[in-house]
Amino acid sequence: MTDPLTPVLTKRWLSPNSWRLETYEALEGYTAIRKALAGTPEQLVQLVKDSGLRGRGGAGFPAGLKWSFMPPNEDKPHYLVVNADEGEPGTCKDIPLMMADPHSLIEGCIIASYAMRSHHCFIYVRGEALHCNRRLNAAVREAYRAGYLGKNILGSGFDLDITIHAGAGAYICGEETALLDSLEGRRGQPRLKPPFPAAAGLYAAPTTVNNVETIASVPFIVNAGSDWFRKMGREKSPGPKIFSISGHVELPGQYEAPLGTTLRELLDLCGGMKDGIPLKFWTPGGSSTPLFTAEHLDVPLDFEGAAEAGSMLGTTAIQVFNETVSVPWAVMKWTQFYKHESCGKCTPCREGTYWLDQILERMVDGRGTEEDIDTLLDLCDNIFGRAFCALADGAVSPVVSGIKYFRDEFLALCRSNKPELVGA
Ligand code: L3W
Repeated sequence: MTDPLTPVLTKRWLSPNSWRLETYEALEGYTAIRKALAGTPEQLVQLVKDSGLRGRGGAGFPAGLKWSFMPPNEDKPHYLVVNADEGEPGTCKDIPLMMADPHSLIEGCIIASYAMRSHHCFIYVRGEALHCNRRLNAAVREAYRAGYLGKNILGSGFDLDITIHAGAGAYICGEETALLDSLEGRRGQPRLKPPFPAAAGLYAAPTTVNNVETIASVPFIVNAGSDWFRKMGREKSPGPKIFSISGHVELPGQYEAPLGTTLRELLDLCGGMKDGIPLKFWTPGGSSTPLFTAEHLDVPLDFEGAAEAGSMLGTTAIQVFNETVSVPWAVMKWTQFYKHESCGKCTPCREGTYWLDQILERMVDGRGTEEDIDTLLDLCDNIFGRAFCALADGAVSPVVSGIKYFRDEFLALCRSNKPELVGA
């Protein structure tokens, strides 16, 4: 449940003109960079390590450890790249954060860049989010005018430029190496890892790619300390988190709560199930994470809790579906998304998502057979872990978990020979 320490990341969101520099400064904004620039980069990396902050983009990789992979010398330029290409279905936390409080991200970028000896930071924003792009550009201009960006920031001797770059609407560019290819002006397709970006990233130089929410958490940690951050959440997953809650709830939106909060508690915050119709299934972290059901209402939503219950925390995009929704239909819609967004670089993903979609469309159209269910699982088995990046693993998650929990519904659909009319 929300803790007296939260809200943190969202605490300025309801202030009038929360996105303006003057509001940010009046509410403790740009106080953390003064502290950060007075210390050493090594101290900052240690602070972030001590806080236990984990990546908020889906994988939960420890942020301080990732920063520590950047080489200590500056033989080549170092880059910080912020992944603001929020595109995971149901995920709606980074764009609201950048709209409501863009300066918290910019201040985080300055601190993180200083810690990693980077003098150029790129924020790669989802292309469709034009409004967000404009707001970030305006905030960056305000920060330059106030001396928080550019040469010799606040007399510290540290220089930093920030470039906002708009993507062109491809989900794959949320994958960090595809994002780097796209930023370099190429078609966005994932690169083989290793080398990880810290060794060879943007322009083959040392690069750290972090999610928006991860970087925006940093000024709060610098100001209040790692022990304060660890008072929220759970031992291995500390801190606050923005949960995007959509679907059949009374008040969909962004809800900040400590990691480890359960869906039952989050439902209390968002007014419960819409019209009181019972919950059937939900995603804990976007459609790339295996589905949960009403049995999972008390699973602690942190990296370990979600994994122990058979899913992933992912982006904490909670999509809630009530009893009126057909699981095969929802799974087909997600599969169509992955098929459309597959970059085509590797065969398991390019061909596999196409096959999955063909079978699911046939089923939903009332032309499926019982054998199709096992064919779907066999296909998923041949896709999972065999593709170039995580997109394909994500694509099979709703199919496998949908059949695991709702096999009878798939069977009934195949036996009835009637089309599923949801959304028709
Ligand atoms: C150096 C090593 N660095 C790992 C770094 C790596 C990356 C981070 C996490 O996928 C998940 C995916 C989606 N030396 C390293 C190392 N790193 N080992 O750590 O890496 P990884 O490979 O675990 O994950 P990933 O490829 O970043 C992210 C899931 O998130 N997801 C999707 C989210 C979509 C968005 C969006 O729309 N923008 O965030 C949702 O669940 O399926 O499993 O930086 O370099 N030895």
